[in-house]
Amino acid sequence: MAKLYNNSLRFLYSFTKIHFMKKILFPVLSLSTAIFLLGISGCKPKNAGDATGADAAARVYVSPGKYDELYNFVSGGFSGQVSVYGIPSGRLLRVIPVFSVDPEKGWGYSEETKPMLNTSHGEVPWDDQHHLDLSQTNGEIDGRWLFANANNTPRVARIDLKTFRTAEIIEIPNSAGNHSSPFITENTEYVVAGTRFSIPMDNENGDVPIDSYKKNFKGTISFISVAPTNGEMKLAFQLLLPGMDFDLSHSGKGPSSGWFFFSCYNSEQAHSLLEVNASKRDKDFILAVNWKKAEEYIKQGKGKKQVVKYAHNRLDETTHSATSVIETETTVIDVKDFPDIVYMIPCPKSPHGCDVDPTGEYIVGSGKLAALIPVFAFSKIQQAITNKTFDGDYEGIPVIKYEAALYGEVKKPGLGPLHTEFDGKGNAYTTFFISSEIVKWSIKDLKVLDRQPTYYSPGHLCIPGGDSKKPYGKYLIAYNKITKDRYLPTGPELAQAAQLFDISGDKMKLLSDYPSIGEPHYAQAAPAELISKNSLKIFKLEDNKNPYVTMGEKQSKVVRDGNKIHVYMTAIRSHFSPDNIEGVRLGDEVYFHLTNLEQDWDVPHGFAVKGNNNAELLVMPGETQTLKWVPERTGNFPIYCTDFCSALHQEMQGYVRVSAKGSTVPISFSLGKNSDTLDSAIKK
Ligand code: K7E
Ligand code: CUA
Repeated sequence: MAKLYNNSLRFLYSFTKIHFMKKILFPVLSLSTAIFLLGISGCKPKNAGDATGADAAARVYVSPGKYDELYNFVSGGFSGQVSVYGIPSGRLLRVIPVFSVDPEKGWGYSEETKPMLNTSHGEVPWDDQHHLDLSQTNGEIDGRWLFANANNTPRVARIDLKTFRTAEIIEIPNSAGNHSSPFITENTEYVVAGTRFSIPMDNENGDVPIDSYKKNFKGTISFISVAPTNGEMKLAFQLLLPGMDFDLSHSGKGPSSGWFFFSCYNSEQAHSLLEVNASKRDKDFILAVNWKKAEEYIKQGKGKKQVVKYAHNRLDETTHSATSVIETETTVIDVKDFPDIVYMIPCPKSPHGCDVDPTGEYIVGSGKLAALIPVFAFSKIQQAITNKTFDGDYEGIPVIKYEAALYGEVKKPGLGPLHTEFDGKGNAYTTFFISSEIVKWSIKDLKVLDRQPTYYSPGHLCIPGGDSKKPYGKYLIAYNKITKDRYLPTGPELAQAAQLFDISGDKMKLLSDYPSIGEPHYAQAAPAELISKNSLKIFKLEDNKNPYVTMGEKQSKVVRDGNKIHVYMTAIRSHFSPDNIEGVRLGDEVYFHLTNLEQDWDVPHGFAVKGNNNAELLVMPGETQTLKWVPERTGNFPIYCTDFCSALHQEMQGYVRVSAKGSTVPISFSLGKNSDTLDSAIKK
């Protein structure tokens, strides 16, 4: 115990984060509270992290050929992608390219997928992806779509779980730092997106002094509608709010259905050294939004149209091609004019996570610098609104009295609460960044029931279905920000660690930890069956509507159109048709439109041509993908398949001849025409 205590203290002090604690936390908290909290964080339970038992090993072992119990979709943070793990094994099943180019899948490199990364700022090949939300019906995960946010250049993506592909990306105008996003309503009516950074609105002159923040900088919350049939997104309306930072959110459910809750910080409206200047007030806010009411006002035509610019990108399922359209209009409601849409609830110390329990009655705010967790009751919030139990207003928005909205506080839970998930059995689990632990507490009586250390400094956590009405509640995964000594050293950077806990008993039990890709923030998980039953195995060739499809080898051809050369090419084990091409000249742009004729699960073909400085292709069965090549020298350039597809994969190759500008070599193409092989030479 003493050793453990010392270790954890030494560990705490060894972090740079301790500076944060010393500089920020101590002045903010009273010294005695801080010392007490340090005490708690040092006093971890016995056997902390002892997952070495055969029992733990057996629980995460998925024997060869067997499937995992759950899919775990994990945000990639600065990788811009989403990764998919099997639970309980922790095996990486897939990386889904979303907001960043991905050479493994040709995402953003093939002509068909390039438009997906288009924005009003042009092509953005790398973004920062923090939060995920699975679509829900009646508050339960329905296994259809996964929504993802791009933080930097504000966008929301919809991933189709039939194909595990990003099907749609919509940019968000009047926003910067799309952090409190993408959170969905109970029936996936809307995906919301709250701006982290307040900014001058897009239709105004943004060239204003930074210190005019209070006057010119505004925040917005966007409601993107989702078509129930095909998931198609549309920017329905935006709420205009006072300038501050909107951080995280979750929708209401059950009794609170029709409401949305957002944590906000920087109510001080600082624009420099926020570390200090946005931590001055004792309390920031949780913003309660009556979106049903806002929707009514929009239906009554009370929104104002604004001219803006944002990209809307769709990947068509039948052409396997993306289009990008620049949209030009948004509808805005200024909450100043409609004060019954939004209310502020004071929330202590720089709130971050904002989580709603499965019953929809309790809203948990997590103040990053708080020494307690406030739990608000939806029924009390409603009562306070009816009785106008307000404590003045914040820039015209009624501020509900803290005590009037409060159900109660979890006392002394730990240090630096960030995020909370629920097990559906009346318990909540909160991550504590500073004291590096997960704390289980009872919603009913707000008592701490268990605490387990994490290695180290967890951000988000995920309980499968943990933000729905029906959590799966058997596992909990913590996503840790700092890995330190957990893995073999790999230079200055270590992969961030995920840690799997069994939460089926009274006490949490650490089962395993495993590395992850990028920086995981929020994650979602669902029972395997819910997703796998819809999983597509091939694209049907007969349904391929790509304008450059080649339905069979007989149709393959090479066509010159000015300086553009279109190669209608097919791939099947183990050759391309055609595989000999001549007549390309310098100054030409060559488009290889490769159709994979296979109709078997898991038989992609790759395509590469020497010297191409764009990329390669990876083409799924029944699909057509296009690679653009602009040769910059004459010669003969090999092409080959990059995916080991058969025993004779290595034979899947050919040549393209490139001649000088003005050459008279005619376009020709062939397959299997061998004039002078050694074989014939031997026979001679
Ligand atoms: Cu806490 Cu961007 Cu959700 Cu990460 S945020 S931890
Ligand atoms: Cu086709 Cu290798």
